[in-house]
Amino acid sequence: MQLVRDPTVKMNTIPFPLEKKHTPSVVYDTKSTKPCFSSLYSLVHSAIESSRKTFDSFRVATKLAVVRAVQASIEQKDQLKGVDTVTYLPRAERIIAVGDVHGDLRSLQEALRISKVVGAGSEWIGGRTLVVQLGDILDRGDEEREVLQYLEDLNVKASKHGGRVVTLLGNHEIMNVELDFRYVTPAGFSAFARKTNELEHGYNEKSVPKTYQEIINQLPDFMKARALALRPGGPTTIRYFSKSPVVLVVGDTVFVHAGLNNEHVAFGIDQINASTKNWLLGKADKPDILRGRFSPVWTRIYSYPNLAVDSEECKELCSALDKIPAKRMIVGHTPQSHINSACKARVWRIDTGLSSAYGGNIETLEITKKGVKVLKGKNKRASLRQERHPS
Ligand SMILES: [Mn+2]
Repeated sequence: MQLVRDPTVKMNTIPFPLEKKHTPSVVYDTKSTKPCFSSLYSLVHSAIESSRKTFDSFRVATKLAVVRAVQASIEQKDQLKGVDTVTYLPRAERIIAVGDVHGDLRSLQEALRISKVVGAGSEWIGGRTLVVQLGDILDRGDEEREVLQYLEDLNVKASKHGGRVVTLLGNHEIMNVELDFRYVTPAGFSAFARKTNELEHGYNEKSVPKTYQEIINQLPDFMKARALALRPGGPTTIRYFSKSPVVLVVGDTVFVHAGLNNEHVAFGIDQINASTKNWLLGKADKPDILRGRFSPVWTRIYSYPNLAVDSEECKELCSALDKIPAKRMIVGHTPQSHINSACKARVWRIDTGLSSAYGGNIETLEITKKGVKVLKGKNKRASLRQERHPS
């Protein structure tokens, strides 16, 4: 049933038969000649009257609660209107999870080749495989735009075979939409030259809202084109990021760039994705849930080395997973020398710093009904560089 809410009707003004007057069917006559009977009648009558009142108020309260619940669900639907971000997918035959890419197309392609989802000519050979890239495509490397376009094209190829490519949002995507360009390479700025923006995205400077125009005008010239493309509601943000979730649940596995705690789960996975999308589209402020070092795109609590099974972190993880409910969480964000698990394999840390910015090993994670398997490339890369910047 389609519920249509009349915006002029406020919750408190919905008419209820609250004051409906009750007329007793028998009028008690105080001058009755049968005082004993009369007083008994009075007692019974008042008892009936009082229970009727109790019933009436119960009925009204129930009605009110139902109406309020319907109202809340309509309001929530209003908020979520137009949100096509994927949050839940049914269990997939085969999932390949790929960690942080940081503008390195070749390493990404190698990761996909060792996972047998793309062939030598970048053709899709993955059949019905679902590829989940865990975010942080932007920053540190020069080929950000190439990676974004490659993954978009790959998804089109995959969909012809029943496969799919989903990219998540990492803290570096969030930072760039906030116009925090601390980790952008010089080529990363020139790749967004005004002409490229116009050619690739039909972007029109006149359509930029005044508030952003003012902020962008204050930036150095070499940053402006990137800022116009990546601001909330900017063409690159809309095209590549606005459909990306922060959290993706596939069957019994949760994918998130950094990690989900109980507070995030209580806030609601749908709500995290929806509020983030509204911000990316330029329709709302950045949601508070994305702020701070324990946010789903920033936390490192599940990525500490040697996490003990009875540690507070593992307890938090298991409790959050049980509430979703899900069996395991897959996270990137904090570089590891090899993909590894903790908390009795309920969290898998898959960011091996595979980009040239880190020079880590190229590894991916395969999830099938048989279980979880680490896939490794033939060439072992140089040992992971010391991390000096946020991942
Ligand atoms: Mn990160």
